[in-house]
Amino acid sequence: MVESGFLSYSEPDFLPWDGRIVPITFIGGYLGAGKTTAINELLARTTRPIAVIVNDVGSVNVDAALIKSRNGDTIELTDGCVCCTMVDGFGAVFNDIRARDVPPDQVVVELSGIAEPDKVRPWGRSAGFSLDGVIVLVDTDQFESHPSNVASYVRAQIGQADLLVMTKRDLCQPSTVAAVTEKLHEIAPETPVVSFDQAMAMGGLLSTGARSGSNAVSQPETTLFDAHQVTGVPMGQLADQAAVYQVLNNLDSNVVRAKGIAELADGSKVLIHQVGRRRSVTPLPASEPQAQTDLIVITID
Ligand SMILES: Nc1nc2c(ncn2[C@@H]2O[C@H](COP(=O)(O)OP(=O)(O)O)[C@@H](O)[C@H]2O)c(=O)[nH]1
Ligand SMILES: [Mg+2]
Ligand SMILES: [Zn+2]
Repeated sequence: MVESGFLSYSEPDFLPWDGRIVPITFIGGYLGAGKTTAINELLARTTRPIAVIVNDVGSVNVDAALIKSRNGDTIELTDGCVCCTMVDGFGAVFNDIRARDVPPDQVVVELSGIAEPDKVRPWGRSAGFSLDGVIVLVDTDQFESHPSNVASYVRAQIGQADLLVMTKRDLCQPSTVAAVTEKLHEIAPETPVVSFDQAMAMGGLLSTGARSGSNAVSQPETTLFDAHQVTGVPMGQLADQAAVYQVLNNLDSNVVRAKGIAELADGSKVLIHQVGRRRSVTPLPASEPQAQTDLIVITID
């Protein structure tokens, strides 16, 4: 049974797939921690049919457009967070997967950057599924510069992980890596910490599954969602990369994350990522046609 807090969703009476159980892995971590990157790495290394559920608080699911699935499929849940504002939508996805004749080998859920892992943990006991684990990615590069309100959310996510993965070590001095590692051990003394120079290296880890610890479910009173505003900023057609940076320069200083796909005057497309103060604008290969999106901007009060 999935417990309270799940209002109109009800569990089916019978197990699907003659009792076969599908492991489900949740990938959490703050905005920009490297979740999509890590999931793509997993998908690139396997031909197993993996269903990926991508939850994005913005109205345009930039992440789902970026997930490159080969044999599985990608299910988008946009415009809300599955741990708080989109519980029913999440339940509907579980029902849809259960209705399939053939189950996927594994389900991987990219949580929204502001989701609280313990709030989605009960779904790991939904009929036909078992909880593989909750992996929380920690942005080593941004960890020490989060504003204090963001830092408290990040600490909550870290405290609720079965396994912690430090990403973006390649951007950091060894002293920073050491300091962040120590902090993680302080916040979550029992939780294993894995770190890779590149989040890309974690694909192998996901396929072996995290070891899920306790099944304790807590229902924190505040939700991470509350303090974050998501807006879509139309970008129109931009002259060149400099114009893209100009758009980013004009954003408010309380932006914690921005992402989107812009079209330039020459018809090429660029992928925009801003994580904290760090920005990247990278050309998208012409071989991967993707529509332009608004710039999804997430700010915190
Ligand atoms: N240098 C570096 N960049 C990374 C790493 N992991 C992710 N990124 C970059 O960080 C940005 C956000 O990554 P993304 O996977 O979209 O984060 P998400 O919001 O957690 O899904 C992108 O520009 C990625 O290319 C890493 O290990 N090293
Ligand atoms: Mg993502
Ligand atoms: Zn939520």
